Amino acid sequence: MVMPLTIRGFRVFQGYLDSPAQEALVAGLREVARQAPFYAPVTPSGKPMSVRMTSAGRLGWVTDRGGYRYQAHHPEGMAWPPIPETVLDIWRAVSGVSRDPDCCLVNYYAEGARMGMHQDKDEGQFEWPVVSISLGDEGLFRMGNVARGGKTESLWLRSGDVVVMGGEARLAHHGVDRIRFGSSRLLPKGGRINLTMRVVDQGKTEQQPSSP
Ligand SMILES: O=C(O)CCC(=O)C(=O)O
Ligand SMILES: [Mn+2]
Repeated sequence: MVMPLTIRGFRVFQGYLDSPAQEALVAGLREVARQAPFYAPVTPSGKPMSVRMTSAGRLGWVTDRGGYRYQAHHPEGMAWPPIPETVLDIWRAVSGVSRDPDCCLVNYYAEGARMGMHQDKDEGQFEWPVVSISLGDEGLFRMGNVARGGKTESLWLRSGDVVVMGGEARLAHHGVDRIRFGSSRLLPKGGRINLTMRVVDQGKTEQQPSSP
């Protein structure tokens, strides 16, 4: 097992997945996207995000005019497909916890896409780590603090890198400033995929209609 680099509590396993493992993940994600197509999310204020998104697992993370939340179905209505075993295997190997994640959010960064600094905080409990897997083009990952602002450190995440955000890094701000479009040949159309696995119990989930 690769020894992680620790930056501000973010544990970065560089080169965790070799090419065949990356290819296997992409094949699994193709099946996820076939069942739950990538869509263009908008923030609660109505601003389009530059990434395209889908999810796998019991719950998916979504954003629209109704807010940031987890819900059991894709915006087009279908249930989310299961998280591929190849993806769960990585969680089981690096998360250090004995339960599986509820959600695997899949972000696709085409040329020019980015993600602003934010915290992952819709999950309700923060004792579980978040595990992120990068595939395809390199992305400049910025790591900050639990409080907004202050000093940050950046690192280029490459295809096959895995990041564990736990402990002090669990609620730290982070984002992706830019990608180096065309830096990897893994994805036929280029771009970057990031998978983010999270445990969601009692998180900010869609209100179920109360029974009459
Ligand atoms: O793309 C990345 O590396 C990070 C994605 C992320 O932070 C998120 O989806 O919450
Ligand atoms: Mn995040």
